[in-house]
Amino acid sequence: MGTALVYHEDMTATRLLWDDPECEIERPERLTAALDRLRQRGLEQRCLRLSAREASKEELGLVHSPEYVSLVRKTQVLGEEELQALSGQFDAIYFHPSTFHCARLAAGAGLQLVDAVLTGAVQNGLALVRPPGHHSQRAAANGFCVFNNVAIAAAHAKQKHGLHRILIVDWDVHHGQGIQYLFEDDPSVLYFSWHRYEHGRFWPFLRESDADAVGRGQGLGFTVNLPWNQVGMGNADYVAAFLHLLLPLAFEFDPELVLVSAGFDSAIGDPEGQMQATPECFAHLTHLLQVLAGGRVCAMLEGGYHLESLAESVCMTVQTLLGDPAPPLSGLMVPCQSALESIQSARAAQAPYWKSLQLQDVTPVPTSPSTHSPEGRPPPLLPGGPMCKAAAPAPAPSSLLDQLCLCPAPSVRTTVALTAPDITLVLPPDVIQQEGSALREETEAWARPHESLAREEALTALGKLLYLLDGMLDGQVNSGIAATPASAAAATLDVAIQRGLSHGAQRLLCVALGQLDRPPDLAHDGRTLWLNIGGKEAAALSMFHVATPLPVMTGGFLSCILGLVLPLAYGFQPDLVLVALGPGHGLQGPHAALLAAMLRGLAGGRVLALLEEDSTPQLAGILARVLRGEAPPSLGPSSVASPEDVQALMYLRGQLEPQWKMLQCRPHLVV
Ligand code: X5A
Ligand code: ZN
Repeated sequence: MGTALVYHEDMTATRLLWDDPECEIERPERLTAALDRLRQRGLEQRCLRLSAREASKEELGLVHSPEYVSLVRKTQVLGEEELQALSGQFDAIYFHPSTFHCARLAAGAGLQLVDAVLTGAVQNGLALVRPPGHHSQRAAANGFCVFNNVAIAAAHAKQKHGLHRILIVDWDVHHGQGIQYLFEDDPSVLYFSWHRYEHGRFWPFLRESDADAVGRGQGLGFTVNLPWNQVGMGNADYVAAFLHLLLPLAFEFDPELVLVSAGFDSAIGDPEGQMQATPECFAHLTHLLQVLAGGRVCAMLEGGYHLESLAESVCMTVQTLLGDPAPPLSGLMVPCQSALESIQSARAAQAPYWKSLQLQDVTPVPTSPSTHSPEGRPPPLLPGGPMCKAAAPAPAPSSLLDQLCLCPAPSVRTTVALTAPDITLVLPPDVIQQEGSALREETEAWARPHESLAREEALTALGKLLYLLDGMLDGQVNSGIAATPASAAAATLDVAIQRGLSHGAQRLLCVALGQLDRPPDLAHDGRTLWLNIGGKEAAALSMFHVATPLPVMTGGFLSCILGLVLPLAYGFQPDLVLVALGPGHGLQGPHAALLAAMLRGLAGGRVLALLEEDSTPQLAGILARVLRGEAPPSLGPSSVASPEDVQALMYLRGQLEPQWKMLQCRPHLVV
């Protein structure tokens, strides 16, 4: 449906006119560096370009006092000395004669973006703006921010579009205290911010940036602060914060619109943030937000002061908004102890207000100190923990993963190898319906060990599946859907796994729904992570062989995905994902779509879905659309997880946390 990019060159005009080491980092090149890189990558050209307009006095008045707006208006005619004197009345602020114009364009850009998304002209978008907005308050400029662009956009979405639930995700490295103050008693705006805090020793040094500031009055629980008490937070810490804190609340909140205070000073290299997250991480954060609100995501630039890191991170964000698969994350996926402490304290502070956090044990787990390296980072994950039957060597770095990092996404995003005659009716035009099939002799050879694949129809389906899988492994196709005959579902899946492993996949994640057992002769070498959802009981037979019952309620399904499937998947870092809807999977279209959409964040989007032959064309259609990058439909208000679902999850977490650190949402107590 398209991605908007809202910009106006005039926003490069405002700049610092005197010496001020604190403010000099907020400079015009921030915008030009980001835009130039978007052009170089061909991303700008794929967006709907919108020229920013100025916000009106009334629109600014949605969050600012008339006196403050006229004060800023008057800066247009001040001389340099007067500008400097006025700037000194605020914290970390400079005014320039063009500030009023730029700041009105920045706020107007956000309004245009929200209008474009909420009228259905586009699915999502980014406003590239300066000055930034999230520190600005009703009657005060602060932290380089003059008008609160995101807050104005939220107020406008409520007032002009009648929205009732807006999620604001502030991934800038500073606390957007301005947004917090403006909505702290408003339950229609859920504000999430993570920020460098260092126990209050980092700017803006506010007590109310801590995790126990949760909103007031009607808005209790609608302010979510995640203070980072150490620098150096990286990809694993950010993804863990999303999976274990933001997303459970966001699904429960069920927003109609997601606004992102998209500051990139939380990325590696930034002098303000001192964090470690790589630009690819922002592709993942964006991707994880796109499963909310039917994909209506409006991102607006806030901070970001390392030009290279900023430009790359902006590209990652736009590329993901455009629907391209996220590049795999680099580095060990192990959140640090300090991050877990922060996540845990935010979960504890929010638990009274959110059902999705209740029922779950929120106290720290005691363990022996030996699991910790001196600096608090756990040792690297190695296959072969106490539950692993055969000790296994660590898998070699994947050549497929390397390829995925270097190559652009294949031109064919999604291919469907299904024979149902009415399938074409439900497929978007750019999803290819595959005609080809693997060679007959080859197909027969792969089928030979399996009795259930002897029948003609089973062989035909297998031939098409093998052909599709080769296309994916060769990089011609990104994702696909293939059929499994009901009687041969397990055998077909087994062949797909073997074929994937022997044709270049180093780490294969298999998510099997319904009654599908792990193929008996699958090697325990750590190259396959088998996860069955639909087992009789929760069981971790090894760290690579996990089964859990199919959750019965939407709430249980969500906590299974966020609390189990995705942490395992992000920890495993597969280069191929198979998701099989087997006999008795019982998934509704929207649930299956959500699972497939979220798994697309792994393996560079290289996901092969296996459906039973007699699945409805509607199910195939919805899966084809999410695999090509469309947003899954929103699930609506979620029911709570059943006590059985919560117990299964808690049990598996307890078993698997020592090996799969991404499952942790609380620090270990060193006893
Ligand atoms: C938008 C933003 C930071 C202000 C830092 C002042 N502001 N030391 O990143
Ligand atoms: Zn910032």
